[in-house]
Amino acid sequence: MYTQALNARDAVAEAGPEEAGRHARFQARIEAEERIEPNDWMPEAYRRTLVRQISQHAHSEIVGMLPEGNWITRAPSLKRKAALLAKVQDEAGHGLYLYAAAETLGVAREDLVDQLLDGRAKYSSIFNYPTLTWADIGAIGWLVDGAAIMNQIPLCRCSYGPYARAMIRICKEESFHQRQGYEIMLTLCRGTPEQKAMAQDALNRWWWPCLMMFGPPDSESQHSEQSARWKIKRFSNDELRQKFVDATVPQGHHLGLAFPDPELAYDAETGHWRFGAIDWEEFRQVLAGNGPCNRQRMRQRRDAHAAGAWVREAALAHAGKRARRASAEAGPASAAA
Ligand code: FAQ
Repeated sequence: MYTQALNARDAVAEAGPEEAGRHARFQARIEAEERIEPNDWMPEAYRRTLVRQISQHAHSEIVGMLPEGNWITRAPSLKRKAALLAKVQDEAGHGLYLYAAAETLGVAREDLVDQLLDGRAKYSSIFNYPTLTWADIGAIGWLVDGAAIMNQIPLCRCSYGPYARAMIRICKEESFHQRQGYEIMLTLCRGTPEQKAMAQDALNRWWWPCLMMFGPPDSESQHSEQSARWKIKRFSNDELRQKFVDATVPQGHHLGLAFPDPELAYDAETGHWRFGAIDWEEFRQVLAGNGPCNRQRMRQRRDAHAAGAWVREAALAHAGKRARRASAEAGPASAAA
Protein backbone atom coordinates (compact mmCIF):
# COMPACT_ATOMS: atom_id res chain seq x y z
CA MET A 1 0.00 0.00 0.00
CA TYR A 2 2.67 2.44 1.17
CA THR A 3 4.97 1.35 -1.67
CA GLN A 4 2.25 1.91 -4.23
CA ALA A 5 1.59 5.43 -2.93
CA LEU A 6 5.29 6.24 -3.06
CA ASN A 7 5.54 4.88 -6.59
CA ALA A 8 2.62 7.01 -7.75
CA ARG A 9 4.25 10.12 -6.28
CA ASP A 10 7.70 9.23 -7.66
CA ALA A 11 6.20 8.81 -11.12
CA VAL A 12 4.66 12.29 -10.91
CA ALA A 13 7.89 13.85 -9.68
CA GLU A 14 9.84 12.25 -12.55
CA ALA A 15 7.33 13.37 -15.16
CA GLY A 16 8.26 17.06 -14.78
CA PRO A 17 6.49 20.24 -13.62
CA GLU A 18 3.73 20.28 -16.25
CA GLU A 19 2.59 16.77 -15.37
CA ALA A 20 2.95 17.51 -11.66
CA GLY A 21 0.70 20.56 -12.12
CA ARG A 22 -1.99 18.45 -13.78
CA HIS A 23 -1.87 15.97 -10.91
CA ALA A 24 -2.10 18.78 -8.37
CA ARG A 25 -5.12 20.32 -10.12
CA PHE A 26 -6.76 16.90 -10.30
CA GLN A 27 -6.19 16.31 -6.58
CA ALA A 28 -7.56 19.78 -5.81
CA ARG A 29 -10.78 18.90 -7.67
CA ILE A 30 -11.04 15.71 -5.60
CA GLU A 31 -10.50 17.68 -2.37
CA ALA A 32 -13.22 20.13 -3.46
CA GLU A 33 -15.62 17.15 -3.85
CA GLU A 34 -16.02 17.75 -7.58
CA ARG A 35 -17.11 14.73 -9.61
CA ILE A 36 -14.62 13.47 -12.20
CA GLU A 37 -16.35 12.73 -15.52
CA PRO A 38 -15.23 10.46 -18.40
CA ASN A 39 -13.84 13.22 -20.62
CA ASP A 40 -11.91 14.91 -17.82
CA TRP A 41 -8.16 14.46 -17.49
CA MET A 42 -7.30 11.87 -14.85
CA PRO A 43 -4.08 10.15 -13.75
CA GLU A 44 -3.57 6.82 -15.43
CA ALA A 45 -3.35 5.08 -12.05
CA TYR A 46 -6.76 6.54 -11.03
CA ARG A 47 -8.27 5.20 -14.26
CA ARG A 48 -6.72 1.76 -13.72
CA THR A 49 -7.88 1.60 -10.11
CA LEU A 50 -11.44 2.35 -11.15
CA VAL A 51 -11.39 -0.16 -14.00
CA ARG A 52 -10.12 -2.79 -11.54
CA GLN A 53 -12.67 -2.05 -8.84
CA ILE A 54 -15.70 -1.43 -11.06
CA SER A 55 -15.07 -4.48 -13.24
CA GLN A 56 -14.53 -6.75 -10.21
CA HIS A 57 -17.72 -5.34 -8.78
CA ALA A 58 -19.57 -6.07 -12.05
CA HIS A 59 -18.19 -9.63 -12.13
CA SER A 60 -19.36 -10.10 -8.52
CA GLU A 61 -22.90 -9.15 -9.46
CA ILE A 62 -22.89 -11.56 -12.40
CA VAL A 63 -21.31 -14.51 -10.55
CA GLY A 64 -23.49 -13.56 -7.57
CA MET A 65 -26.55 -14.64 -9.56
CA LEU A 66 -25.44 -18.27 -9.43
CA PRO A 67 -25.84 -19.24 -5.75
CA GLU A 68 -29.38 -17.84 -5.61
CA GLY A 69 -30.20 -18.95 -9.15
CA ASN A 70 -29.94 -22.52 -7.84
CA TRP A 71 -33.10 -21.95 -5.78
CA ILE A 72 -35.41 -20.31 -8.33
CA THR A 73 -36.94 -23.64 -9.33
CA ARG A 74 -37.12 -24.81 -5.71
CA ALA A 75 -38.55 -21.71 -3.99
CA PRO A 76 -41.25 -22.78 -1.49
CA SER A 77 -44.12 -20.69 -2.96
CA LEU A 78 -45.07 -18.73 -6.05
CA LYS A 79 -44.60 -15.45 -4.16
CA ARG A 80 -41.09 -16.46 -3.03
CA LYS A 81 -40.24 -17.60 -6.54
CA ALA A 82 -41.37 -14.31 -8.12
CA ALA A 83 -39.38 -12.27 -5.58
CA LEU A 84 -36.24 -14.37 -6.04
CA LEU A 85 -36.51 -14.22 -9.82
CA ALA A 86 -36.80 -10.44 -9.65
CA LYS A 87 -33.83 -10.20 -7.28
CA VAL A 88 -31.58 -12.29 -9.50
CA GLN A 89 -32.63 -10.21 -12.51
CA ASP A 90 -31.75 -7.05 -10.54
CA GLU A 91 -28.26 -8.47 -10.00
CA ALA A 92 -27.86 -8.99 -13.74
CA GLY A 93 -28.93 -5.36 -14.20
CA HIS A 94 -26.36 -4.19 -11.62
CA GLY A 95 -23.66 -6.06 -13.51
CA LEU A 96 -24.70 -4.31 -16.71
CA TYR A 97 -24.74 -0.80 -15.20
CA LEU A 98 -21.31 -1.46 -13.76
CA TYR A 99 -19.83 -2.78 -17.02
CA ALA A 100 -21.26 0.34 -18.70
CA ALA A 101 -19.63 2.54 -16.02
CA ALA A 102 -16.29 0.75 -16.59
CA GLU A 103 -16.62 1.28 -20.35
CA THR A 104 -16.65 5.05 -19.82
CA LEU A 105 -13.00 4.62 -18.78
CA GLY A 106 -12.01 3.39 -22.23
CA VAL A 107 -12.12 -0.38 -21.79
CA ALA A 108 -14.24 -2.84 -23.76
CA ARG A 109 -16.79 -4.95 -21.97
CA GLU A 110 -15.72 -8.02 -23.97
CA ASP A 111 -12.18 -7.69 -22.59
CA LEU A 112 -13.46 -7.39 -19.03
CA VAL A 113 -15.64 -10.46 -19.46
CA ASP A 114 -12.68 -12.36 -20.93
CA GLN A 115 -10.62 -11.43 -17.86
CA LEU A 116 -13.30 -12.99 -15.65
CA LEU A 117 -13.70 -16.12 -17.76
CA ASP A 118 -9.98 -16.85 -18.05
CA GLY A 119 -9.46 -16.31 -14.32
CA ARG A 120 -7.40 -13.07 -14.48
CA ALA A 121 -10.04 -10.96 -12.72
CA LYS A 122 -11.34 -11.40 -9.21
CA TYR A 123 -14.95 -11.41 -8.04
CA SER A 124 -16.23 -11.31 -4.48
CA SER A 125 -15.10 -14.21 -2.31
CA ILE A 126 -18.62 -14.62 -0.90
CA PHE A 127 -20.00 -16.18 -4.07
CA ASN A 128 -17.78 -19.22 -3.72
CA TYR A 129 -19.90 -20.66 -0.91
CA PRO A 130 -22.76 -23.10 -1.52
CA THR A 131 -26.50 -22.53 -1.00
CA LEU A 132 -27.48 -25.76 0.72
CA THR A 133 -31.00 -24.96 1.95
CA TRP A 134 -33.77 -22.41 1.37
CA ALA A 135 -32.59 -20.58 4.50
CA ASP A 136 -29.41 -19.70 2.61
CA ILE A 137 -31.53 -17.50 0.34
CA GLY A 138 -32.72 -15.64 3.44
CA ALA A 139 -29.16 -15.40 4.76
CA ILE A 140 -27.82 -14.09 1.45
CA GLY A 141 -30.45 -11.34 1.30
CA TRP A 142 -30.05 -10.37 4.94
CA LEU A 143 -26.28 -10.69 5.30
CA VAL A 144 -24.68 -10.58 1.84
CA ASP A 145 -26.88 -7.79 0.55
CA GLY A 146 -26.60 -6.14 3.98
CA ALA A 147 -22.80 -6.18 3.71
CA ALA A 148 -22.97 -5.05 0.08
CA ILE A 149 -25.12 -2.03 1.08
CA MET A 150 -22.78 -1.08 3.91
CA ASN A 151 -19.89 -1.07 1.44
CA GLN A 152 -21.80 0.57 -1.41
CA ILE A 153 -23.67 3.47 0.23
CA PRO A 154 -20.35 5.37 0.58
CA LEU A 155 -19.59 4.53 -3.08
CA CYS A 156 -22.59 6.73 -4.04
CA ARG A 157 -20.21 9.60 -3.12
CA CYS A 158 -17.25 8.14 -5.02
CA SER A 159 -15.27 10.78 -6.90
CA TYR A 160 -15.91 9.18 -10.30
CA GLY A 161 -19.33 10.35 -11.57
CA PRO A 162 -20.53 7.33 -13.59
CA TYR A 163 -19.68 4.88 -10.78
CA ALA A 164 -21.30 7.08 -8.10
CA ARG A 165 -24.48 7.45 -10.15
CA ALA A 166 -24.70 3.71 -10.88
CA MET A 167 -24.35 3.02 -7.17
CA ILE A 168 -27.36 5.18 -6.24
CA ARG A 169 -29.76 2.99 -8.17
CA ILE A 170 -27.99 -0.21 -7.16
CA CYS A 171 -28.24 0.68 -3.46
CA LYS A 172 -31.98 1.30 -3.70
CA GLU A 173 -32.46 -2.16 -5.16
CA GLU A 174 -30.06 -3.79 -2.69
CA SER A 175 -32.02 -2.44 0.25
CA PHE A 176 -35.14 -4.16 -1.07
CA HIS A 177 -33.08 -7.35 -1.43
CA GLN A 178 -31.88 -7.06 2.14
CA ARG A 179 -35.41 -6.70 3.46
CA GLN A 180 -36.73 -9.67 1.49
CA GLY A 181 -33.88 -11.79 2.90
CA TYR A 182 -34.57 -10.68 6.45
CA GLU A 183 -38.26 -11.43 5.99
CA ILE A 184 -37.40 -14.98 4.86
CA MET A 185 -35.28 -15.38 8.00
CA LEU A 186 -38.07 -13.96 10.19
CA THR A 187 -40.60 -16.38 8.70
CA LEU A 188 -38.28 -19.34 9.29
CA CYS A 189 -37.49 -18.21 12.84
CA ARG A 190 -41.20 -17.95 13.67
CA GLY A 191 -41.86 -21.34 12.06
CA THR A 192 -41.25 -24.90 13.26
CA PRO A 193 -38.15 -25.83 15.30
CA GLU A 194 -36.74 -27.44 12.13
CA GLN A 195 -37.20 -24.20 10.19
CA LYS A 196 -35.54 -22.18 12.93
CA ALA A 197 -32.66 -24.67 12.96
CA MET A 198 -32.25 -24.15 9.19
CA ALA A 199 -32.03 -20.38 9.74
CA GLN A 200 -29.45 -20.87 12.50
CA ASP A 201 -27.40 -23.21 10.31
CA ALA A 202 -27.43 -20.66 7.46
CA LEU A 203 -26.25 -17.90 9.82
CA ASN A 204 -23.50 -20.19 11.12
CA ARG A 205 -22.18 -20.80 7.60
CA TRP A 206 -22.55 -17.28 6.14
CA TRP A 207 -21.47 -15.07 9.03
CA TRP A 208 -17.69 -15.33 8.75
CA PRO A 209 -17.55 -15.28 4.93
CA CYS A 210 -19.70 -12.09 5.05
CA LEU A 211 -17.15 -10.42 7.31
CA MET A 212 -14.49 -11.29 4.71
CA MET A 213 -16.46 -9.51 1.98
CA PHE A 214 -15.09 -6.17 3.23
CA GLY A 215 -11.60 -7.19 2.17
CA PRO A 216 -8.33 -7.76 4.04
CA PRO A 217 -7.59 -5.94 7.30
CA ASP A 218 -6.52 -2.31 6.81
CA SER A 219 -2.94 -3.20 7.69
CA GLU A 220 -2.84 -5.53 4.65
CA SER A 221 -5.04 -3.64 2.21
CA GLN A 222 -2.85 -2.69 -0.76
CA HIS A 223 -5.15 -0.16 -2.36
CA SER A 224 -6.97 1.53 0.53
CA GLU A 225 -4.64 4.44 1.19
CA GLN A 226 -4.48 5.63 -2.41
CA SER A 227 -8.19 4.98 -3.02
CA ALA A 228 -9.04 7.02 0.09
CA ARG A 229 -6.86 9.89 -1.16
CA TRP A 230 -8.77 9.81 -4.44
CA LYS A 231 -12.09 9.60 -2.54
CA ILE A 232 -12.99 6.38 -4.28
CA LYS A 233 -13.12 4.77 -0.84
CA ARG A 234 -14.66 6.84 1.96
CA PHE A 235 -14.21 4.29 4.75
CA SER A 236 -11.58 1.65 5.32
CA ASN A 237 -12.26 -2.10 5.08
CA ASP A 238 -12.13 -2.48 8.88
CA GLU A 239 -14.39 0.54 9.49
CA LEU A 240 -17.08 -0.85 7.18
CA ARG A 241 -16.74 -4.33 8.68
CA GLN A 242 -17.33 -2.88 12.15
CA LYS A 243 -20.33 -0.86 10.95
CA PHE A 244 -21.81 -4.04 9.48
CA VAL A 245 -21.30 -6.01 12.70
CA ASP A 246 -22.85 -3.20 14.77
CA ALA A 247 -25.91 -3.00 12.50
CA THR A 248 -26.40 -6.74 12.08
CA VAL A 249 -25.95 -8.22 15.55
CA PRO A 250 -29.14 -6.64 16.98
CA GLN A 251 -31.04 -7.85 13.87
CA GLY A 252 -29.83 -11.42 14.52
CA HIS A 253 -30.83 -11.19 18.17
CA HIS A 254 -34.29 -9.97 17.13
CA LEU A 255 -34.58 -13.18 15.09
CA GLY A 256 -33.64 -15.15 18.22
CA LEU A 257 -30.49 -16.49 16.57
CA ALA A 258 -26.99 -16.89 18.01
CA PHE A 259 -23.90 -15.72 16.15
CA PRO A 260 -21.16 -18.35 15.63
CA ASP A 261 -18.62 -16.29 17.54
CA PRO A 262 -18.03 -16.92 21.26
CA GLU A 263 -16.05 -13.67 21.47
CA LEU A 264 -18.87 -11.47 20.20
CA ALA A 265 -19.57 -8.96 22.99
CA TYR A 266 -20.94 -5.46 23.30
CA ASP A 267 -18.38 -2.93 24.43
CA ALA A 268 -20.33 -0.22 26.27
CA GLU A 269 -17.31 2.08 26.32
CA THR A 270 -16.89 2.24 22.54
CA GLY A 271 -20.51 1.48 21.64
CA HIS A 272 -19.33 -1.27 19.26
CA TRP A 273 -19.69 -5.04 19.12
CA ARG A 274 -16.29 -6.69 19.52
CA PHE A 275 -15.83 -9.83 17.44
CA GLY A 276 -13.38 -12.73 17.26
CA ALA A 277 -10.49 -13.27 14.85
CA ILE A 278 -11.32 -13.78 11.17
CA ASP A 279 -9.73 -16.78 9.48
CA TRP A 280 -7.72 -14.89 6.85
CA GLU A 281 -6.17 -18.12 5.61
CA GLU A 282 -9.64 -19.23 4.47
CA PHE A 283 -10.02 -15.86 2.65
CA ARG A 284 -6.65 -16.31 0.92
CA GLN A 285 -7.61 -19.82 -0.14
CA VAL A 286 -10.92 -18.64 -1.62
CA LEU A 287 -9.13 -15.85 -3.52
CA ALA A 288 -6.62 -18.39 -4.80
CA GLY A 289 -9.47 -20.38 -6.36
CA ASN A 290 -9.74 -23.03 -3.66
CA GLY A 291 -13.07 -22.11 -2.04
CA PRO A 292 -15.89 -24.65 -1.85
CA CYS A 293 -17.48 -23.58 -5.17
CA ASN A 294 -14.85 -21.59 -7.17
CA ARG A 295 -14.49 -24.20 -9.90
CA GLN A 296 -18.22 -24.81 -10.23
CA ARG A 297 -18.97 -21.07 -10.45
CA MET A 298 -16.38 -20.48 -13.17
CA ARG A 299 -17.54 -23.53 -15.12
CA GLN A 300 -21.15 -22.30 -14.98
CA ARG A 301 -20.13 -18.80 -16.12
CA ARG A 302 -18.08 -20.14 -19.03
CA ASP A 303 -20.92 -22.46 -20.09
CA ALA A 304 -23.48 -19.65 -19.86
CA HIS A 305 -21.23 -17.33 -21.89
CA ALA A 306 -20.75 -19.96 -24.60
CA ALA A 307 -24.47 -20.76 -24.66
CA GLY A 308 -25.27 -17.05 -25.07
CA ALA A 309 -22.98 -16.56 -28.11
CA TRP A 310 -25.88 -16.80 -30.58
CA VAL A 311 -27.79 -14.09 -28.67
CA ARG A 312 -24.85 -11.69 -28.90
CA GLU A 313 -24.42 -12.47 -32.61
CA ALA A 314 -28.13 -11.97 -33.25
CA ALA A 315 -28.14 -8.66 -31.33
CA LEU A 316 -25.17 -7.40 -33.36
CA ALA A 317 -26.76 -8.47 -36.65
CA HIS A 318 -30.01 -6.75 -35.65
CA ALA A 319 -28.18 -3.53 -34.65
CA GLY A 320 -26.27 -3.62 -37.98
CA LYS A 321 -29.51 -4.04 -39.92
CA ARG A 322 -31.15 -1.12 -38.11
CA ALA A 323 -28.11 1.10 -38.70
CA ARG A 324 -28.07 0.25 -42.43
CA ARG A 325 -31.81 0.89 -42.69
CA ALA A 326 -31.49 4.23 -40.86
CA SER A 327 -28.66 5.41 -43.14
CA ALA A 328 -30.56 4.28 -46.29
CA GLU A 329 -33.65 6.20 -45.12
CA ALA A 330 -31.54 9.30 -44.37
CA GLY A 331 -30.46 9.26 -48.02
CA PRO A 332 -27.18 9.83 -49.90
CA ALA A 333 -26.73 13.40 -48.53
CA SER A 334 -26.33 12.15 -44.99
CA ALA A 335 -24.08 9.28 -46.17
CA ALA A 336 -21.80 11.87 -47.86
CA ALA A 337 -21.77 14.01 -44.68
N1 FAQ B 1 -13.29 -10.96 -2.55
O1 FAQ B 1 -6.44 -3.49 -1.21
P1 FAQ B 1 -7.77 -4.12 -1.04
C1 FAQ B 1 -22.67 -7.87 -3.96
C2 FAQ B 1 -9.09 -8.16 -3.29
S1 FAQ B 1 -21.38 -7.11 -4.73
C3 FAQ B 1 -12.41 -11.03 -3.56
O2 FAQ B 1 -8.48 -3.88 0.24
P2 FAQ B 1 -9.74 -2.59 -2.53
C4 FAQ B 1 -24.05 -7.68 -4.53
C5 FAQ B 1 -9.03 -6.80 -3.95
O3 FAQ B 1 -9.81 -6.77 -5.13
C6 FAQ B 1 -19.94 -7.62 -3.82
N2 FAQ B 1 -11.33 -10.19 -3.64
O4 FAQ B 1 -8.68 -3.76 -2.30
C7 FAQ B 1 -24.77 -8.96 -4.50
C8 FAQ B 1 -7.55 -6.67 -4.19
O5 FAQ B 1 -7.17 -7.50 -5.29
P3 FAQ B 1 -6.50 -6.90 -6.67
C9 FAQ B 1 -18.75 -6.99 -4.41
C10 FAQ B 1 -11.21 -9.26 -2.68
O6 FAQ B 1 -10.20 -2.67 -3.92
C11 FAQ B 1 -25.39 -9.39 -3.34
C12 FAQ B 1 -6.97 -7.33 -2.96
O7 FAQ B 1 -7.95 -8.21 -2.47
N3 FAQ B 1 -18.67 -5.61 -4.00
O8 FAQ B 1 -22.41 -8.52 -3.04
C13 FAQ B 1 -12.12 -9.13 -1.62
O9 FAQ B 1 -9.19 -1.28 -2.05
C14 FAQ B 1 -26.09 -10.59 -3.31
C15 FAQ B 1 -6.52 -6.33 -1.90
O10 FAQ B 1 -7.63 -5.71 -1.26
C16 FAQ B 1 -17.76 -4.78 -4.55
O11 FAQ B 1 -17.01 -5.16 -5.42
C17 FAQ B 1 -13.20 -10.02 -1.58
N4 FAQ B 1 -14.12 -10.00 -0.60
O12 FAQ B 1 -10.94 -2.97 -1.53
C18 FAQ B 1 -24.86 -9.74 -5.64
C19 FAQ B 1 -17.79 -3.36 -4.04
N5 FAQ B 1 -11.72 -8.12 -0.84
O13 FAQ B 1 -7.59 -6.08 -7.31
C20 FAQ B 1 -25.52 -10.97 -5.60
C21 FAQ B 1 -16.75 -2.50 -4.68
C22 FAQ B 1 -10.58 -7.62 -1.37
O14 FAQ B 1 -5.34 -6.04 -6.25
C23 FAQ B 1 -26.15 -11.38 -4.42
N6 FAQ B 1 -15.40 -2.86 -4.26
N7 FAQ B 1 -10.27 -8.33 -2.48
O15 FAQ B 1 -6.14 -8.10 -7.48
C24 FAQ B 1 -14.82 -2.39 -3.13
O16 FAQ B 1 -15.41 -1.66 -2.35
C25 FAQ B 1 -13.39 -2.75 -2.90
O17 FAQ B 1 -12.85 -3.22 -4.11
C26 FAQ B 1 -13.18 -3.83 -1.79
C27 FAQ B 1 -11.69 -4.15 -1.70
C28 FAQ B 1 -13.63 -3.26 -0.44
C29 FAQ B 1 -13.95 -5.10 -2.09
